[in-house]
Formats: sequence, C-alpha cells, structure tokens
Amino acid sequence: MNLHCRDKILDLCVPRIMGIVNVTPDSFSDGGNLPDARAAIAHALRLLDEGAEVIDIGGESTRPGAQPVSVDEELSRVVPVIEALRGCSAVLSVDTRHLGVMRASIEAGADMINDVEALAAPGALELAANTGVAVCLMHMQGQPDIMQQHPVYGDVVDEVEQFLRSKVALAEQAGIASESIVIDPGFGFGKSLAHNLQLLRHLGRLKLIGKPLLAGMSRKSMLGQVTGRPVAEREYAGLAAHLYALRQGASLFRVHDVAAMRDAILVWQAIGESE
Ligand code: PT1
Repeated sequence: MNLHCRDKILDLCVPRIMGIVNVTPDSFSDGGNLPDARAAIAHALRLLDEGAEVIDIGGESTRPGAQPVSVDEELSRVVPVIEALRGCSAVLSVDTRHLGVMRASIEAGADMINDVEALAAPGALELAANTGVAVCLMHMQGQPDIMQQHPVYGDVVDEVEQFLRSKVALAEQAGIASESIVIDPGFGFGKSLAHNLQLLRHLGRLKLIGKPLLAGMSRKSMLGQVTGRPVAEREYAGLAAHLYALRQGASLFRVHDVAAMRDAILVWQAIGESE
C-alpha cells in the first residue's frame, strides 16, 4: 500500500517509523521558542539518521491532562521546524488539531496532517483535500484534559472500528484521496489499560477497513501500568507492544526511540525473509 503525501510517496507494504519531535517547552529547553526550535531540528535530524521516514512535529501536548495552548503559540513552535526540514526526503507530518496550524504548516512544507481529532475542525477536511497532503485519522474518546477520567465502551474494538470507518467515509466524501489516508486506534486517548490491551490484541480487525494502520504506544502509561516503570524507562516495553502491532498488520509506528524500533523491525524482517 502506497501512501500519497503531496509530492512524496511512502511505501507502506513494509513497516516504517514515524519519529516524534515535540516542540513543547517541557520536552526541550524552556525559555523562548528559538532554542526550542533549534533543539527540535537537531533532534529531527538525529531521528532521520536513526531510520525514521516520517517526522511528526507537534507544538501542543495532547497527553492526558494536558492543557491547550493558543494557536499562535503552537504556530510559532512548529512552523520554524517544518521550514528548516523542508526539502529533506522524509515525510513531514504536523501533529495538530487546529486549522490555522494545519494551513501554515502545509505552506511551510508539511506533507501530512496527523490530527488526534480526525479533522473535526471546520475546514480541515477541505484543506487536506485541496492540498493533497496525507492524513492520519485517529480515534479519541473525550478531550485530552479529561479523557482518562472515566472511559466507557460497550465493545471498544467495535466502537473504534465504526468511528474510523465513518471518518474515512467523511474524508473521502470531502475529496481526500483514498491513497492519502492512514487510520489509528489512538492508544491512551480515552482508554483504560484493559481497553488499550483489547485494542492491541484485536488490532488486525481494523485492517478490514482497508487503510494503512498507525500504532503509537511509545512511552505511554499503558506500558507503565504493565511494567511499573516511569516514562523514561518504557523503551523495551514499547518495542514489545509495537512488534505485536506489527504482527497484527500495523505499518507505521509513531515512536520516540527510533533506533531501537528500527533494529526490531530489521530482525523481524530477516526472520520473515529466511523462510
Ligand atoms: C498517537 C498519538 C498522536 N499520541 C497519533 N498521534 C500522542 N496519530 C500524540 C499516556 O497514556 O497515538 N497517534 N499524537 C501522545 N498522546 C498520549 C496519550 C501520550 C496517552 C501519552 C499517553 O501516557
């Protein structure tokens, strides 16, 4: 399956890595945005060197309990980073829920919109359709500030599948190319540990929707709940979870620890090819 991202094509018949670049003051140096941007650019170059083929640039944290930032602030964080990376071979993805940030990012050179709200902002579907960027449509229950307080589902896999099917239909109706859509169950977005594990166990069912599947569990609390480890020590747990997702048909992996994920994928592929 090829993913069309404006002028770039990402072959998702083999697993690919989306490296995470957070341009938020808590992730890098604090103070003004310039040192943040410089650190983020350096970090992105390192992730490319380690084997990432997509760089996901975000200026607003959507982790549980996070507070929204202003659109102007978010813009001033991500745009300089995208501009600096424009022209590199990797797909540049912007992680945002806001139309203004999407528009400015595409102008600056972004090839993909990764939106945890699945393009719910008025005008977002049309913007993606008109510019030809790829989109990642993700499932979330509730909003980041309160989503982990009391997540409830009948059948979590069914509900996520139905949600993603309806968002894919909306995107295609708006004119987004069928080959430009990725789907994502949204691990940790309004889901208990049991919900996350259930989704991972049955991730293969989401393949029936017919779109490439993105999995992102890197450093998330679901891994902490299983291992008892703090956020800085969840790398190995993440590899296990992402390899399970790979086995279930996921093809794009949104991770912090790119080098480790690359090695895991290479070993996985070597085993498959030796048959
Ligand atoms: C994701 C994702 C994302 N995750 C996509 N974009 C985050 N497409 C940001 C925790 O439980 O999975 N897919 N953008 C980060 N979100 C979280 C959520 C971070 C939960 C941490 C947790 O610790």
